[in-house]
Amino acid sequence: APVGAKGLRAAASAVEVGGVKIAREDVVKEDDPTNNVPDTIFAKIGLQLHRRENHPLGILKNTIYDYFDKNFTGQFDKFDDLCPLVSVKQNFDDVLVPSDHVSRSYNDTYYVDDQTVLRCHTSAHQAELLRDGRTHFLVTGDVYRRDSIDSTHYPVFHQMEGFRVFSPDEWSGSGLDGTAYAAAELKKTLEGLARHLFGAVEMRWVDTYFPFTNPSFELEIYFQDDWLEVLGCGVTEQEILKRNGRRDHVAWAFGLGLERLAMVLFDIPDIRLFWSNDKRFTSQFSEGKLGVKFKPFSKFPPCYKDMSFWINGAFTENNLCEVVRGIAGDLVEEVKLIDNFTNKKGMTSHCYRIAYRSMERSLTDEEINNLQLNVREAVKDKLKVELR
Ligand code: FA5
Ligand code: MG
Repeated sequence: APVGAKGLRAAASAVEVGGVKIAREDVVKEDDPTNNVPDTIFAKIGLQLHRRENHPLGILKNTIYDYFDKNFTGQFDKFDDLCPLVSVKQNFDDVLVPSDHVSRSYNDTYYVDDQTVLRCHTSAHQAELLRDGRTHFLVTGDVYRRDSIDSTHYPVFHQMEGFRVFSPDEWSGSGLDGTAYAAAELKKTLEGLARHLFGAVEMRWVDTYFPFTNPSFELEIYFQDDWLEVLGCGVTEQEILKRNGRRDHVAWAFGLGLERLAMVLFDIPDIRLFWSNDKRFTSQFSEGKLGVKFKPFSKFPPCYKDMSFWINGAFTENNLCEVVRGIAGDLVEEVKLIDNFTNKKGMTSHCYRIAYRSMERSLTDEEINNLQLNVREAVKDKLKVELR
């Protein structure tokens, strides 16, 4: 793909996903206040890394499919080509996300207009698949979130949703109630999956909250000297089953982050690498070979630049990260708040440290200085903050 002066891929004017044609002007509307999708995000729609057989995400998806095929003899229906443009209803209401939940905000989610979003999770497809009569399904897809910038977060990533419905006769003889039965089945299934993927690995369950499950859990895996959250899951809220034709049933659901798992399995140190077209990256992976350790081509040095400014009431870190990515694209590795104080007049200053590093080559001082100058200009113009 052509790479412009700013390191960004030139966006095509239209793409097709699952038979749906998506035109740039229908997704990126700079002058529409109900739209917050930048070109850098549009450029990722339709790439579908999870459908590339020789890509770490495609290899991982197929290995998870193998596990379910082997243990559930073809009962799970698989979807990996559902359109990422969904309604606010599908993404939030259908999975009981409260109307005042932060994930609905323009700061966290990409809105195409006030009724349409780029899905922020594959859970957006649960309700429609249930209504279609499905009881066992896996949905893999690209998901989109405004977020901070570091080596394990990227505004476009991939999830796989798993969903399984049980009818009363399945748990009635177990001595457990439906919820306890589904929770036990869920943990058994996911621990089995973790063993299928990793063999022996250190993992732990953490209690958490999701609007659509109760109880809810996260699974964490020990990676690079820390616990990394790789999936969320739980027992589906009765209300969702009731509304979609499965009253008196129970279900479990999970949503796993494919990049997070693949980083551990293939030793991929930075989430940006998944998007690399560099042969030195892409040639290291092949179909069916899970867990071949990635050999870095060489580690290029990072370069750090600090910038300080007086924030205003509308300032958010996600907005800052979007502006920085808009200029520096994948050359930005991390944006980190390193200092924060309020003066006597009540003005608050933030100092951010930006780490620039290419995964593919050394950056020149001149290039980085130019990037930083452009970043400063853009931050001042777009965020209306006062640079110090
Ligand atoms: C969800 O998205 C829930 N829909 C998951 C779920 C499904 C729970 C069904 C219960 C039932 P969460 O926001 O925690 O949950 O994201 C799930 C996983 O996606 C995380 O565990 C993590 O592995 C991955 N993830 C989240 N944010 C990012 C990001 N910015 N970059 C890469 N991976 C991410
Ligand atoms: Mg989470």
